Amino acid sequence: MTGTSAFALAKRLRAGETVYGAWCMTNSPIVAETVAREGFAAVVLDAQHGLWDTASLITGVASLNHAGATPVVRVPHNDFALVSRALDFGAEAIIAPMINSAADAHEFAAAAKYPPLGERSWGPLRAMAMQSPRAASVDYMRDANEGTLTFAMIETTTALDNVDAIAATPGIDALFIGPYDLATALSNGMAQDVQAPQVEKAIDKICAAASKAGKIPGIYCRDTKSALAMAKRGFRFIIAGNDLTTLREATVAQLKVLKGH
Ligand code: 3PY
Ligand code: MG
Repeated sequence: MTGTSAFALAKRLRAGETVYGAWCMTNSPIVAETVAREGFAAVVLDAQHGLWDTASLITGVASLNHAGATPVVRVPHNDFALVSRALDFGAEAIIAPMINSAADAHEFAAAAKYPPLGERSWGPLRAMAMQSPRAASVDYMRDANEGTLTFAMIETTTALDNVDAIAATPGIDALFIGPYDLATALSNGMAQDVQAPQVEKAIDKICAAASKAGKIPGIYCRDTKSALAMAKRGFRFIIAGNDLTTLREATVAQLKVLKGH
């Protein structure tokens, strides 16, 4: 397969489908492309805790597009300039960490959406080449506002208090839970138990807030078992682990066989 169908992730999620995505921390377009070619519909390139820089993101986004997977970028905390840039590179969804208030959500949406929804600056020549090379500018702006997705991460106690206002912010398409930061915050740094009762309760609250506002609920999970369980609880954009963990676990299993213990 070559070339992503334009705005495929948004179309599927807006139609009510559940989509599983892969997550790459390694700054390698080839690793991301390899994962995509196995059949993930969307692959997240993590530029917050992952190792992606501008140059590798540009190539990584193009590699994913070529492999037929929707490119998604997680930007660093408060880096709203990279929101617009990553969309210009051809990303079709942005995950923004630590969105704690309606004001944060508004700033995120402003960077991601063209008027009238936001204030994204014009210049997506690379993105248009991948998504709609012959579109008129005004048509592309409208299509991109609908076809690119903003995922506001809910992963602090402040965000939890403000979740309804964040979900209601125009230009925010989805909420995305970071369960590890959430578990850290809810235990005041004492634990990272993503299955602790208060974390489970917060997860359901965030899922319900997204659904009530007509937004897409998304979540990061450490493995496939947890991802399938979250789908049953109503989440619709779900990650099941990351490239570094997968590589490490596969290597540990190999060595266990080779060394016989
Ligand atoms: C978290 O669990 O805090 C995340 O940000 C997932 O990557
Ligand atoms: Mg986090």
